[in-house]
Amino acid sequence: MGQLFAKLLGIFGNREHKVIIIGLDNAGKTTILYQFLMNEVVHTSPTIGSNVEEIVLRKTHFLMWDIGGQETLRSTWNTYYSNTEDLRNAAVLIFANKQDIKNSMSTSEISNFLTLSSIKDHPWHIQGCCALTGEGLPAGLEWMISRVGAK
Ligand code: G3D
Repeated sequence: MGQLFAKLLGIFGNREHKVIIIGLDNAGKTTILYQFLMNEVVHTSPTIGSNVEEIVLRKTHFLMWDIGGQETLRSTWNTYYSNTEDLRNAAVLIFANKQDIKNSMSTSEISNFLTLSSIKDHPWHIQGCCALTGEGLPAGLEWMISRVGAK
């Protein structure tokens, strides 16, 4: 019954996808989320929790969990994973933020550094961006939509 309900919701365009935002302190996670929330083409629900926001774009709902990057909190990350998503089917979007800063690493430098090409079991994408201006963020969101559409 639950599955049928989920399918019906899908048909009527109310699909919800869970997003876990992780990254080092100061990387720009809050700024990125804030940009999404301020963007007029993205509908948002009122803040759900201190670190959970829902954004809606073209009938696709993303429930975004900003779980921070502090080292002391890392041991709790797996709690969020089990609460939010089965990671087996997760797609990985890497925002290479602060591209406006002189000498910031390019997306290809970061890809090489993190050996992203070795990720074979999950779709992944690296997107350069500047969260201060919002540049690159719509492209990242489009990739997220393309992934959920592909399932
Ligand atoms: P976090 O949530 O990952 O910890 P924040 O990071 O979103 O709080 O951002 C940390 C600092 O980086 C903030 O500066 C923010 O304005 C800045 N920042 C975020 N994105 C960019 C970017 O693309 N370019 C530049 N130059 N700075 C960025 P403050 O001074 O407010 O602490």
